[in-house]
Amino acid sequence: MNITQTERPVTLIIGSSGQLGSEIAAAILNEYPGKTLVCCDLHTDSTPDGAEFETLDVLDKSSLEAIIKRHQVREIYHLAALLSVKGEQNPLFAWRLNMEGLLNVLDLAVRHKVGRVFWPSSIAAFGPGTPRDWVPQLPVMDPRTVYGISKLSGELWCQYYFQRYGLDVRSLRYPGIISWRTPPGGGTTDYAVEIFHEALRCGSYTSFLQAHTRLPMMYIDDAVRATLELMQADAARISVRTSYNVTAMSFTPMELAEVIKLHLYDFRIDYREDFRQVIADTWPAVIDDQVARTDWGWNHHYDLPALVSEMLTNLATTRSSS
Ligand code: AKB
Repeated sequence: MNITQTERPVTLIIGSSGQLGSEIAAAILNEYPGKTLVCCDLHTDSTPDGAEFETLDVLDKSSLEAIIKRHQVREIYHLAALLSVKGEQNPLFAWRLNMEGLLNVLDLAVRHKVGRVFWPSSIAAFGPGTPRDWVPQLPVMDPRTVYGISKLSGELWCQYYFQRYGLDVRSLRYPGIISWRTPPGGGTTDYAVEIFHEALRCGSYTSFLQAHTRLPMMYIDDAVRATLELMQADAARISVRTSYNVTAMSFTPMELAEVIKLHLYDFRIDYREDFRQVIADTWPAVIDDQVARTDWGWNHHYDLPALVSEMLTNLATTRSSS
């Protein structure tokens, strides 16, 4: 059967060159071959085979509108944002990109009847007033970074668009995401990716977080699967329209190093904290994601030993073939 483009559900990924966008694009093409995928970013090094690429700055609302109209987009993953560290380096621009970008997407999604929108929140939406351990779905939230403030505000905007306009917008509060294909883009949890690259490159790593700083984390495959499962879930099962707590594990730099040493016996870690420690100290250590597990069946597959083994194996293979 010859399916024309207009008969297919068209998915748009904004921020498709980033750590999450590139992996979600690949997963959508792999798992839903019938979907037409349009990838957007400021630039691209590689667009997956089978997807179209459009250059887009999400702050340029008329260009975004033209893309939505031209492709008859029915689903959007809006992943373009400045993360916690880059956000602190340029707070006003971070606020503008993170908030205006989201509002452009929400407004155009309503105007052009886009069926479903995904937008990521983060553990950065929590703050020092949030319980450090077993953070419930609806705790005190008093973020101290501009990134965190934009995430908390964005969550409320998503809920507002759902309640006021019926827009089916869905969201996850991602923990630190650990991936090997694409680097993360300027966050506080980036140490947990850098450590693997340095372990294989030179056998040692200097952590910018203290040895005992415990943060929630997730392997990229779980993060992508959580995102696609949330987007596939029956709308009746989505009870949270701000953003869902999701997690897979929590560890400290020292605990991560201990597991790496089981593979690389001579690996050494030392600690020289910098300004990123102050950010990490405002974030929780352990998240309770029971609501996501009950509502739409979230379940992580990777724990700390599995994560370390995947990261080292995949990065070692990539290094030896390059
Ligand atoms: C960051 O560290 O800024 C991000 C996040 C936890 O959202 N990885």
